[in-house]
Amino acid sequence: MLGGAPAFSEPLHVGRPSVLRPHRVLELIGGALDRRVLTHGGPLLREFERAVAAVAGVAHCVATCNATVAMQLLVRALGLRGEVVMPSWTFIATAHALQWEGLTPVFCDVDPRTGNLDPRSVAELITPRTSAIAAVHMWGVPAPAPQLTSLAREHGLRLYFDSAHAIASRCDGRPVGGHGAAEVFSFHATKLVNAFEGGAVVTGDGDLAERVRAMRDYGRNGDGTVGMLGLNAKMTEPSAAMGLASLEDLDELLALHRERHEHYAAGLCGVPGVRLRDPAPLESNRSYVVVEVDPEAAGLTRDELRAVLHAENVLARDHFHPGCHRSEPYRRAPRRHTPRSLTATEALSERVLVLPTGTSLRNEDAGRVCEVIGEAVRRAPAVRAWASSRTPAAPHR
Ligand code: T4K
Repeated sequence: MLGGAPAFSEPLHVGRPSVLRPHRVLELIGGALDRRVLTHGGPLLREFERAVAAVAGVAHCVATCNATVAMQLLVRALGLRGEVVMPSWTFIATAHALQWEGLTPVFCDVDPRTGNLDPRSVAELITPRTSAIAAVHMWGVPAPAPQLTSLAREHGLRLYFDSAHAIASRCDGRPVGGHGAAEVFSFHATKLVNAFEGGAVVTGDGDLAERVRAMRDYGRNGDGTVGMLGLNAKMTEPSAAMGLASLEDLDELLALHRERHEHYAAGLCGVPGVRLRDPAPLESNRSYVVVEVDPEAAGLTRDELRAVLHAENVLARDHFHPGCHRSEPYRRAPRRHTPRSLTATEALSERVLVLPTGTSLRNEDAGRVCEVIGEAVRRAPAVRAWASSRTPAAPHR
């Protein structure tokens, strides 16, 4: 930042895929090639679905090509209409899945401590047009399922969870996966469990699972007759192979993420104004390392700190700035989508930074990232002068 070589010679990414045993993935894919069964519900897909259902502690899993489409299938299968209350503080896919299906996402504020839906704010947004609540377990931190379940019941609403970040997290004493009408996992390459691209609807409701299963396959029933409107949302055998290999390593991956998290916690301890967010240490899968920057105490804004980290080859991200409500197309219709101010969401969106973790770095690298952060804070006036003198270029927001 202030001259010299970057702290890391190669970029450290947020979301570098974890592939502990490539040979195992290739072995499984080799089996699919030998069988000449490449997609359409082959043995790897069925095994993957059984394994995901077991981790989630539910009876049914329907795996799909990604989580966005899984949410689209789910909201159709639930027969939702009108408005769905959801957090603005999430990846845009949570909102787009609804909007694409002709529903209206209504954005709600979050609890600043957890980053998850605040049930009191949800209650204020329920109208006669509301048909459901869509909660997110943000960064693997469990959403308040018991309160949201009571609220949904009280108002006759459906409740589902975008659990894209949260496989193997725990919520209300049970694994994530068994709450609400259904939960949706993402197995995108950047996720804790990856299937190259992939998603899944998990549920205890057999009828709902059957509808999603048919919708995933052009609306066809098991006997090949077309029973309803459907898409092609199937997961392929190579994806299921990757997902299975990834699930076989789940315990190791969880331990590794926990270890990295602890190294970050130790390294950031005592750095003024930069706090590691960890609101549910026992329940979260800790697959994300998220820090919150207090500009007063740190002497730097989040964006200034991110610029330093990028200069040092640490490609920290400001997920999910600026919040769905300030992204297209929703920002164009604030009255429709954002009836109340979202103070906590907007504050978080200016203050949080997601740091690289997982297999993309070693424990000592996490320590080095913390040293860079500590040094930036110690030299805040010089950093500010440097940051204001450069052309802002943020390829990885
Ligand atoms: N709900 C929530 C709360 C979500 O966060 C997401 C997705 C969804 C729903 C929807 O799930 P899917 O439909 O995707 O299953 C990524 C992912 O595409 C997306 O899955 C994820 N959340 C979102 C938070 O991030 P990008 O475009 O920001 O990621 P990208 O491609 O820049 O990758 C991040 C970094 O990872 C890169 O800097 C390099 C590294 N990388 C990435 C890939 C794909 C690799 O090293 N190798 C790779 O193959 O969206």
